Amino acid sequence: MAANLIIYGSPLSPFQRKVEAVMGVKELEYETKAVNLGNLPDWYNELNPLGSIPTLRDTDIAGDGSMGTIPDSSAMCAYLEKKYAKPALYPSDPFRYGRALWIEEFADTAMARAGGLGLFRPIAFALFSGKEPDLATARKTWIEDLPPLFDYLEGQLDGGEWFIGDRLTIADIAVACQMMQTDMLVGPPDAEKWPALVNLLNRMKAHAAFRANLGACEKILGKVMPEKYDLNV
Ligand SMILES: N[C@@H](CCC(=O)N[C@@H](CS)C(=O)NCC(=O)O)C(=O)O
Repeated sequence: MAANLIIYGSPLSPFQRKVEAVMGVKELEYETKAVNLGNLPDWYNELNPLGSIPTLRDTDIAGDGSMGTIPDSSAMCAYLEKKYAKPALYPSDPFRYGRALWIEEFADTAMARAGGLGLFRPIAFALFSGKEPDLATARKTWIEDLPPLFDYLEGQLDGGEWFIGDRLTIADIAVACQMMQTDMLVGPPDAEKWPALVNLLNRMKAHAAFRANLGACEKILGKVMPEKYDLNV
């Protein structure tokens, strides 16, 4: 039977990764359909007026057109939690719930800007279009822009395993997705400076819920990038 959940986008999007991971934890069947950001088809603009990826379709609601679709990864994950409640990825305590949403937002904005626009794009997008990667921009991001964000997150983990309480939540998934975006190209941050954060990244990389997405990314990047870049030198 075909999966009722379809994600339009690319596995290389950290936002798609977040949605895939939520589906993975909840053990949901889903399909992915590629959408080229550089040349968005008209039908896609109808589904997502922001012109961003990913967008979710639930064919239980509608199989075509914009009905049955939800743009924005945070909206998608919240929808999946409501429809498929277990295992829960959002805390039930109101304050913890608010904190989890805040950490997700921090990952989706500050980390995505730095890691995505400042590092992933200058390297990967250049490679995809057959150009030399802009390592100067990527190195500046790695050395100057990302460390304060890592410091903040390390402080939030406070030596623990999870951002909120004692179990996996959307906060851990969102942060890990953004960290994977840079890890795929330049490896992890310094584990001596950010031990809890790197520990979280490693545990999430080994988690079955990320396997499909990370495997797809590895395949795509392997074609243009024989090995990771060392930005620490
Ligand atoms: N808040 C959105 C952000 C999505 C987003 O920014 N996606 C990137 C790709 S990873 C994008 O589509 N950017 C538009 C562009 O580059 O033109 C979400 O969570 O889905």
